Amino acid sequence: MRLSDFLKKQGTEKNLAELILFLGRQSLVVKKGFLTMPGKGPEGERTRNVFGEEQMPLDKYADGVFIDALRQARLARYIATEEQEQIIEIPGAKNDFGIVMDPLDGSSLIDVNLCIGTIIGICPGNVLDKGSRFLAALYILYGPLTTLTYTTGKGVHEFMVDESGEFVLRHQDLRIPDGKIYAPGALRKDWIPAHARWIEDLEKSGYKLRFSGSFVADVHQILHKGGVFTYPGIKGKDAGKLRLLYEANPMGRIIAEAGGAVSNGKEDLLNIQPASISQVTPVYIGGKKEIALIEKFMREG
Ligand code: AFP
Repeated sequence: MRLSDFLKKQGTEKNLAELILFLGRQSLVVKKGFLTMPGKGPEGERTRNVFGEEQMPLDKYADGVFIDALRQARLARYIATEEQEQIIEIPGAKNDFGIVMDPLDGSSLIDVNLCIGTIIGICPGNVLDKGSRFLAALYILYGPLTTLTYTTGKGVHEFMVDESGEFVLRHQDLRIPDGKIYAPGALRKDWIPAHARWIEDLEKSGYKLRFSGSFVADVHQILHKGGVFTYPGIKGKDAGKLRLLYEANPMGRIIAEAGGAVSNGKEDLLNIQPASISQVTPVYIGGKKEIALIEKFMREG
């Protein structure tokens, strides 16, 4: 079944369905850039985003593709992306939607041709909103297949691009299974004691390490195979690294909808009111039991 038919069958609100389909189509334009864009920009032309990270030519290209298309189509009022310093307001927008987006997550893997993706959350209006209030969350994974996984609060569903360039249903009503994968970001020497004890516990229970450097790809694997991803707060950087708006909340919303959970180690991330668009957070995302365990260890100190 095609994504457009599926959205209709699910009774998705018309403007929201149109926006999801539109974003899916733009991801195919982004994908075309993979053929021509270099991994790194030429020396002297390299730039950094607000988080101090080097922007790859494809980061900027993907950001431009989504923003330019949204400006033209006027399907949302606000856009905030990992590559922009300010919220963009679209004059004459047809809807009040606010979009939060990491246009290309895992971009340090572009030059070695590993899996990367686009992460998107759709808010009812203002982009400074809690993840629990998102109308929809989706990600596109550029892997051997190009897939689009989304939720509008009626289950989590995965589509893939077929030979004709259409998104067609691949998995309906995904539920995160029990599984023993753990994907731990940051350096072991910087872990705080509660986090270190939690990792030790997972390792003793036979969890197998898999960490690629692409949050979207690692969480996608956990959605299918179970387990947990973390990029924790660390010594000297207790706020963590991952972006609340652009990475943690949209992926968290999808995992929670699939029966999992997302936390900063102390509380559900989806209930946190963001203070700024560039807020970062410690992230624990995956199965409910792994998240409950880190929250227990954090409470014990
Ligand atoms: P970007 O490629 O969008 O900057 O994101 C990379 C990332 O935020 C996330 O996708 C990875 O899990 C994490 O950083 C990897 O960080 P390290 O390089 O510190 O392992």
